[in-house]
Amino acid sequence: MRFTILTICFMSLISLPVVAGTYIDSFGDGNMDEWKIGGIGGNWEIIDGELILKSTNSSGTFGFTLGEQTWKNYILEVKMRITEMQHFAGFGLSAGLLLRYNRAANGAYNAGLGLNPQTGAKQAEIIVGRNNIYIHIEPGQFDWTLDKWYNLKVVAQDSQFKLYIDGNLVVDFVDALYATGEPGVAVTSTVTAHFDDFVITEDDIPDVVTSVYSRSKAAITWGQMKN
Ligand SMILES: [Ca+2]
Repeated sequence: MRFTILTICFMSLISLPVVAGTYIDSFGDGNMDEWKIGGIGGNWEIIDGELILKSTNSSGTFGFTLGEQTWKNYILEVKMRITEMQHFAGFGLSAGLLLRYNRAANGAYNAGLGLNPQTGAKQAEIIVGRNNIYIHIEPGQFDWTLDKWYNLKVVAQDSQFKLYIDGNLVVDFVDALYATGEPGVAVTSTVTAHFDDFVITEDDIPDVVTSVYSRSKAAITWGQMKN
């Protein structure tokens, strides 16, 4: 009988339309076991449930990603405060969310807060990067403050990317360089930032993701969120 029930459950699962899944990490467990570390030159630690990322390379991006290279459309949210960011003329400085990280191209979109490469003025931005060099920076007007928490949210839908800070749209950007890739969090070029309450809502997760995540406790989260 048990077999029959499981079979029915499985059949009903695969006949369902795609269900949006949500994954939440508030860094309360003190580890990054569900994540993949990436980039060059950096340190991380979790203190009091906050993930702290510190880039130690003046021309590098450092951070974590999760999920799959095939992920395309998703919504990311995180709380973030920058504790260190120093202007270097010509460098694209950023702290925030990572979108569509493409391993083969070694590139991604960085959506968050940074400094204008030329003037050093504070801004919101989406950076198109590859091999630790920025190709394009789409700026948005936002005068952020060191040590202050902000809520960052980015919506990636096909080739459109919308960045919201504390609920206000600050960058609306269209670009087709990276069609798919992993989401994450990252800092660049000697920047230090604290992160908390990372949330991803993903609307094109195939059923296989459930089995991928079954290796970790994240599977429990996925399963609970979907039910
Ligand atoms: Ca936390």
